[in-house]
Amino acid sequence: MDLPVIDLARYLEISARFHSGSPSAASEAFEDAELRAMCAAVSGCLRDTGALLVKDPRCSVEDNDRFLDMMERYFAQPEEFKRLQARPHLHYQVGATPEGVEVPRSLVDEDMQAKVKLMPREFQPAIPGGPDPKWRYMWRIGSRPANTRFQELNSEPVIPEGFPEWKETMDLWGSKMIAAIEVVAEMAAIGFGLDRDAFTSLMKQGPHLLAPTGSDLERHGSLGTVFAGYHYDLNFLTIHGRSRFPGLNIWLKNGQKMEVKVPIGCLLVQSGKQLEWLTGGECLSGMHEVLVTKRTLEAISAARQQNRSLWRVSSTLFAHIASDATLKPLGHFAETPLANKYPPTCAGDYVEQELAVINLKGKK
Ligand SMILES: O=C(O)CCC(=O)C(=O)O
Ligand SMILES: [Fe+2]
Repeated sequence: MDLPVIDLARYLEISARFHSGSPSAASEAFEDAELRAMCAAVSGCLRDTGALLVKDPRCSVEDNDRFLDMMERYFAQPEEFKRLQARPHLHYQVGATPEGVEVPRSLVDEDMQAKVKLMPREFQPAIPGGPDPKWRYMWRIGSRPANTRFQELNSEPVIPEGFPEWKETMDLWGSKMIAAIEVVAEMAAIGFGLDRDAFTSLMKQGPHLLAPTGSDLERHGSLGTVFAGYHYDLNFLTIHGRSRFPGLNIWLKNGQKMEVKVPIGCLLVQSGKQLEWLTGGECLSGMHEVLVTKRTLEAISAARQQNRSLWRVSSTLFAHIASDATLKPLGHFAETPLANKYPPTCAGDYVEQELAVINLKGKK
């Protein structure tokens, strides 16, 4: 089974009509049957698979390549250089996270381990033996609130020396990915029977992070090596552009494991824990892992032959709900039997708890 690809172009066209058209055209725009069906496909796919492939005409392969080229060059720098960009006291929420720091949730969460044991063997994730051997870089995208209880999640950016193109490249790719996520969030809200801006209004000034991972396939390139152990993402929605090396497995709501193939020019969206909260568990956060698979090995030998970088860079962006906003089941999701599993919680407090579990923040 392959994931369907949703082309966002049609939705963009209709919402442009909404913003510039006459009042009557505007009110009709979002009643369009084709648009409603597309939105239902978005929410249905997120609910059933925890993932979604989209195409956004604004996110070009060239922009993505420029970003990947720069990040490959960065991750190939010596470790001492990259450590200059690490900010452990800021919970690594800006700058570099060295390999061996981030702990996959499945390593420390006993409930998750118990659930994994109950899975049929062929669907069980690889069991990580320790922290992830991947580097990461965190770059904030978009503005932050002037007044917030969560200053440390909203701190100053870090720019490595010798990369004059850094800010522009990161901001361009990051803002395009956020724009794509906002469309997905609107479509999902319509599909779930909520107000169109139910999610996007909560995303305003959220601590969104462009957060590419970097894994050294020269050192960690053997079959089965786990870069990112089995986990869910703690944010609202995650979007990934292209990686030049495959290796992502996702788990569908029915428990099946699936290797994801992202066609060139497409973006992969995954549902995070904050979306699960806002839908009262209707849309569970998508479990996933990244490891060296047979297809990764094929990509490694092709890269070797063509003398290309052996750093596996992901084009990952974590879109968040604003830190000071409240996570709670929205609209009709507040009436469902599972809603009381998702009590009203401040998004920033929730993020801090999760970061402590995965070793990015000292425990309180
Ligand atoms: O490296 C990747 O492709 C994605 C890793 C991941 O799942 C994450 O960063 O949360
Ligand atoms: Fe993830």
